[in-house]
Amino acid sequence: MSDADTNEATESADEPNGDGSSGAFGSAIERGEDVPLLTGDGEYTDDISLRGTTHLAIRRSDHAHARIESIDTSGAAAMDGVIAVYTGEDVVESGVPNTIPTAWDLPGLVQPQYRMLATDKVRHEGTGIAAVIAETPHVAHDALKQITVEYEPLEHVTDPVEAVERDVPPVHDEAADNVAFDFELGDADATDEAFADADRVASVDLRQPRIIPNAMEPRAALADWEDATGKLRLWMTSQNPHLHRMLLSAGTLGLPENKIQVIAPEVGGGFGSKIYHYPDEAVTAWCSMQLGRPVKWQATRSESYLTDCHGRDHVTTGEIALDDDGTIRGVRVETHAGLGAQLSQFGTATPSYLYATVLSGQYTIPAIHCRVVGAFTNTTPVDAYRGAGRAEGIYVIERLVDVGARELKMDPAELRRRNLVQPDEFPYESAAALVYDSGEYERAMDLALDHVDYDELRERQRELRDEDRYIGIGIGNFVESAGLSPSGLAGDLGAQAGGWESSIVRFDSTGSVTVLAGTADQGQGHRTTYAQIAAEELGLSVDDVDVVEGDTDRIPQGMGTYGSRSASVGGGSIARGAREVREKARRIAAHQLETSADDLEFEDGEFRVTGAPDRSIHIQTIAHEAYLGHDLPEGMDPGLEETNFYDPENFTYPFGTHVAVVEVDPETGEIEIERYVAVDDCGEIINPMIVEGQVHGGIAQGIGAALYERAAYDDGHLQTRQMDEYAVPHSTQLPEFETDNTVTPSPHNPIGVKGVGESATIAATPTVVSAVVDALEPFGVDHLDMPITPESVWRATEDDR
Ligand code: MCN
Repeated sequence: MSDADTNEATESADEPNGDGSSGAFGSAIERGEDVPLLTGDGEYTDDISLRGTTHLAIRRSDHAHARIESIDTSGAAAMDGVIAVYTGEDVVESGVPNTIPTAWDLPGLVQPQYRMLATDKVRHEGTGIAAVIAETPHVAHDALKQITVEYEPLEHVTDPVEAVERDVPPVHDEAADNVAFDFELGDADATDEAFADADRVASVDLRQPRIIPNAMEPRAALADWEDATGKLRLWMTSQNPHLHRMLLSAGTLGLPENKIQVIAPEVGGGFGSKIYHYPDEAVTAWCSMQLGRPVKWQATRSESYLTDCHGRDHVTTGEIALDDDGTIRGVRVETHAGLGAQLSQFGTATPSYLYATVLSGQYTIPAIHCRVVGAFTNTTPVDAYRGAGRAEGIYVIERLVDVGARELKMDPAELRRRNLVQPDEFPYESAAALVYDSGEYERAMDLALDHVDYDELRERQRELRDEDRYIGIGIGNFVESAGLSPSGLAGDLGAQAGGWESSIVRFDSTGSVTVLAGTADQGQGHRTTYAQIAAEELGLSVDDVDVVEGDTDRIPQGMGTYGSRSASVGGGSIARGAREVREKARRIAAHQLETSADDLEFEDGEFRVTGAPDRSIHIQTIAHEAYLGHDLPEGMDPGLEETNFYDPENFTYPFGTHVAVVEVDPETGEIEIERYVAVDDCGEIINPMIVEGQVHGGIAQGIGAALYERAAYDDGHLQTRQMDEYAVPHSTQLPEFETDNTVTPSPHNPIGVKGVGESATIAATPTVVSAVVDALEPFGVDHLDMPITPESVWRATEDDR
């Protein structure tokens, strides 16, 4: 059920846009992109066939940590249908730069070598060692078995605490103690003082396990190297084709950027995992360059589980200092973050800046200190997964508020309420170095609590406990930093890419509009929402607007889709571009109507002379005139299009409150989610239906983390390597979601939007854990680590049942 578009708070929203007002912005317009996707007409990377395409399969290490002593590829090379077999030494000999670079530096960061194919050592199960190219995928995969590798096995470590504390052979010689970075944020002395002065301290030790992103479409690439022109075309499952073009050019293949075309066709989900520049797609491109033939690589599901960057992997001790009246005085956090065996592009930023900076949550906390030790382990690299860093940080602060409430014997809603940042405190600078843009946290929290009749529910909880029934009410307040920008700030923090976005808004001569955007959709619905933004600004219908993403030859520049940035940064760029187009059209209209531009009103695409409405001209007619160029204002160039680069002045800060009601059976450990209410504030809403969809998907993933998902390693081997071993929640395990919104526009972009793509994932995990722990209060359970399974509930209640 949703009442997103009937909510009073939504009605009070400011008008977002320019004066074109077609009503497109804010409407629950159906997603235009869905018909081809649902009828099978969508074209994904693996659907694309070029004449003479060959097929790549990658031989991977089945050791977690070992020295490679020899690789014998002769058996594979001799097989019928095998075209070539390459090892890491062949890549080295080819003279390409052969580096998979990081994209975020930190002080003191150890950056070990990361090559396309390993040559000396394998550092995690799944490391690529050799590439087989064959006429069919089956032959390529069969040939992998004919490659003989001799290893000298080394002791391995998969746990981030053990990695730095136990005496184990280092994953990389450059980091003898396996520490990649030791990061601190906040004022340690002020925090110590706050703790010394506070009435009480509560603490929690927690683990946030590794999660596998599980996009529906596994990663894939098709590379086509053209010897005659020295050009590489690479179709791939990318969330950010321009970033892939840049990293392939500079770090990996050494080709000029203008000789690489990266195309992301339809992409079947990413959740972060398709941001990264992995060795595999680079190997695909390199193989095509060796052979002068198209080469295709399609990951199997298990390969995907083994090699897509995992998420989370934190081991944390958190402490909260409180006064007896509920005032939070300080928060202190120490975390070991597993980075895996290699540094992925944002693997350093995610557990440091994206994590520590949200530890203030929605609360005024005067002193915060956080230390994060980033540890190399013999596991798949870890990087941003939906919620990246912010999910981990909000989980910690929300767990701390809950244990703090227990310590004070105070209602957890009340403790939250007493510490919320108030509307008149914005922009609010937190002790964790962020400046929140705008918010009405209490309004969203009240709305969420009203949805469940909180006071009555607490009463019901007390009554049911007398009948040995245990319901729990979990509250998750969140605020996140979305849309990493401005570029200067990102650069100061170590980013090696910009935070801007770019777009082109182009009228065609017959009046249709094409928007070329530098972001890249994997299911978020950009083709619909971007069309809504442009249509609104230009006074057109969404059907007049076509949106193109994901092709570096068509769209000159872009930064891609991650960090819930597309609506605010990409959409902001489109709005700005469309406004410039509209202003040029206004000058042409003024010229042709022989009036001044200031005397023109603009409505539904029509420029009308103020006071003389019969003297008008439509923007689509002006487009035609602009391309005819016969009668333009003196000195104006023909054409009607604008390229816009937009670098917002700050992040946006979506927020909200989620509430879960669960019933837990201590006898069986079963957890049933009775109700799930999500109140989100993502600023102005471009498309309420799409926002609701994002919230639904996000909740499902957040619940998955809380109750089901964990990438399990045993003896260095990933145990959960296919869908029937890795527990993603089924629809039958999820309740009906009740969604609602408040609208607090962001002042940081021209359309007042905030991101929404990650919000619900960030909120749902602490909410559900909070609910289960709340249900088990009579059993003295203060915390349970994720995923909370029937077994963990059963064990936790064992002594008191
Ligand atoms: N939107 C809106 N009004 C707002 C904010 C957003 O209508 N106020 C719309 C946007 O226009 C867009 C969608 O909601 O169509 C999500 O917008 P945004 O929050 O800007 O996020 P991005 O488009 O940048 O997507 C990234 C985000 C992230 S980081 C992950 S991870 C994620 C997610 O989106 N992965 C997804 N949602 C996903 N949804 C699908 N189907 N598949 C994924 O892999």
